[in-house]
Amino acid sequence: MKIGIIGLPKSGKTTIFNSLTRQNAAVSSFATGKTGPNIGIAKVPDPRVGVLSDMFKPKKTTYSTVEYIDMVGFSVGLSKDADAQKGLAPIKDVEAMIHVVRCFEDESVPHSLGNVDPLRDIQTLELELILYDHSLIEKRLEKLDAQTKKGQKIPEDEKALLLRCMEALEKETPLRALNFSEEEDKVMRAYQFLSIRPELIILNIGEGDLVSDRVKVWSEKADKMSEGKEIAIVSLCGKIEMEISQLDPSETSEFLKELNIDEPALNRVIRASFDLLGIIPFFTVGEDEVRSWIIRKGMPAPKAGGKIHSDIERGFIRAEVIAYNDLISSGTMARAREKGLVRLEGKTYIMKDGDIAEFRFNV
Ligand SMILES: Nc1nc2c(ncn2[C@@H]2O[C@H](COP(=O)(O)OP(=O)(O)O)[C@@H](O)[C@H]2O)c(=O)[nH]1
Ligand SMILES: [Mg+2]
Repeated sequence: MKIGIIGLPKSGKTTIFNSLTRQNAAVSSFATGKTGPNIGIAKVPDPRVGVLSDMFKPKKTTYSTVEYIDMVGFSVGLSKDADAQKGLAPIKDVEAMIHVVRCFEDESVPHSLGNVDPLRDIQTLELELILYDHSLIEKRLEKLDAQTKKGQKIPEDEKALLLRCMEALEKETPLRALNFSEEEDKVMRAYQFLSIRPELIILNIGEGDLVSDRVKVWSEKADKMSEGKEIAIVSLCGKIEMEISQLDPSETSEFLKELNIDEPALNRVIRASFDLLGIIPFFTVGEDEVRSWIIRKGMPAPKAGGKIHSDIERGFIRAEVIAYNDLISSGTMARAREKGLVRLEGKTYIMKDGDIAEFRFNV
């Protein structure tokens, strides 16, 4: 799964990218003119994987991963700036976006719009996404009209769909707030719309501001603004998170305790983005490997097996499934079997969060 990180310049995108991926890409207080994105992979933190690994003592433990792309080029005027649009190419495969919003004050980091005003910044960037999509549709409709004038046949369904999108965008409604049929979805995918992707807004709070009233107000107002738009909101301090992520894992818990934090906020980011996208993990276990996989909610067992290997989906016979909590409460797989907690499930079984599955297949 790929998640793109967007936001106005100097909002803390690269800082948060570094925390998510434990990388060390350059963060800077001045415009860098960098044109390529940073790309990094992060393990999906899930304490259950560690517990299963302790239980099965496998040769290998593998976490599912998310790829983060620190996008460049988001600034006011994007829809008219051909140069900035070049930075958008990696957005193609991005399933969701993290929109970083600056809430921190720092005189040494000039704000591109003059002062810190998170609500204005959210509206500004959201509007840029909408304008960009609007310009894409405008161009396409012009082409279709030209074809009509020449007496050529055009895809009328597509035109109607684009007109519907246009109408929404003109009311400043992002495309992600619309409902599309499966057929329409396919058409929409061919375009690289920005406002169609589900979005997680991160309020990037200053280190001295974590529990302040103004942050509470911003957060509530941002919530209100985002109602019905498939947007979730999380707040964290990018600077502290980057420090945490660069600690040696043995020092992390000590540092978190000192700061009175339960867990790195980035775990919340992952959970919030999974909720937003309807993604759940399931596990496979054994002596060789304990591993977590991520799938869309509502996925039937054969398709989930297909994530592991296409043969499993093709030759699916059945899955042996036990809920994580049932295994833990039983202590061992053998004991769980005796208690009848390991179920045999067929083709129509819908996988659940935390299922531990073994697939039987024949090709
Ligand atoms: N004080 C403070 N500075 C931050 C925070 N997050 C980012 N910065 C600083 O803001 C500047 C821009 O950050 P960067 O991540 O490069 O922003 P980007 O342009 O959106 O990628 C850097 O100097 C960061 O150190 C924060 O939470 N607090
Ligand atoms: Mg950056």
